[in-house]
Amino acid sequence: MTGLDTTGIAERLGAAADTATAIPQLAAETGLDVDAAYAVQTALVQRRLARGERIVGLKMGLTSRAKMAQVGVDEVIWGRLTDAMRVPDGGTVDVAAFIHPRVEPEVAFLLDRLPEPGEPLGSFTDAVRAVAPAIELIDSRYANFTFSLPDVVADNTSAAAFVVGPWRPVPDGLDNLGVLLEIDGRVAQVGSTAAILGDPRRALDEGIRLAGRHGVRLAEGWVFLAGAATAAVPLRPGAHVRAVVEKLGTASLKAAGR
Ligand code: OOG
Ligand code: MG
Repeated sequence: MTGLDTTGIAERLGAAADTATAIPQLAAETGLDVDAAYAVQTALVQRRLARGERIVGLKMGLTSRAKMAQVGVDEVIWGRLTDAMRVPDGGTVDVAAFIHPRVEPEVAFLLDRLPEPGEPLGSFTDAVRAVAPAIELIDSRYANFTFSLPDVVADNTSAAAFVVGPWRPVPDGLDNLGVLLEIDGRVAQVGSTAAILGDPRRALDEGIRLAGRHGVRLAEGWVFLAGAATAAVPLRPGAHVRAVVEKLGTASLKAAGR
């Protein structure tokens, strides 16, 4: 592909996020394929690093059927998390800072030391220090929350903000835990961690493999979001959101506003 303006495309996506203004999809118009889209994602994240943000983790996207069906894209994808996206557990977000925010219940891993490239991953409990329930706030920069695979990859997989609940030691099984997303005390979504690639531990293998293809190595101390277990729900001003994961506990956030 010749003359693809990676930085220019990243600039359009970055400005859309900064001003909370949706933009039209751009992959078809620019001829962006998935590899080029990851290069745009890198430039988009670079733009954040240039203003002082730090990478604090990796997030997986579309690791469940419910999510794939909701957005009409059926490939597992990954994106980067920065410190500026992190909201304390129980904290407040300003809906007006986003375009059309949605929330989804996730499982987070706190990464331990990972093997060198080429070395086998070994046991999950060697690679993961702790587990927590989490909420991801996604906000596609594209109008109507509609995108193709390269579009969403370029847009850092809609990453906008995230909340991690209290860390706890890795329990024996993670593959069939009940998951609830509550809005204002009412159950909005019900699922199971089994929805996440059959077992959220598998999301870590996929993350290491897929990010590794683009030269990204996961690091000790990073947060890893395994992907939503259910479809995402629009975040309205004034809403109280809780993600509850059986055996893991609760993560919560509030949306400021009228
Ligand atoms: C893409 C991001 C998907 C997940 O957990 O599946 C994602 C989107 O739905 O906008 O974060
Ligand atoms: Mg997610």
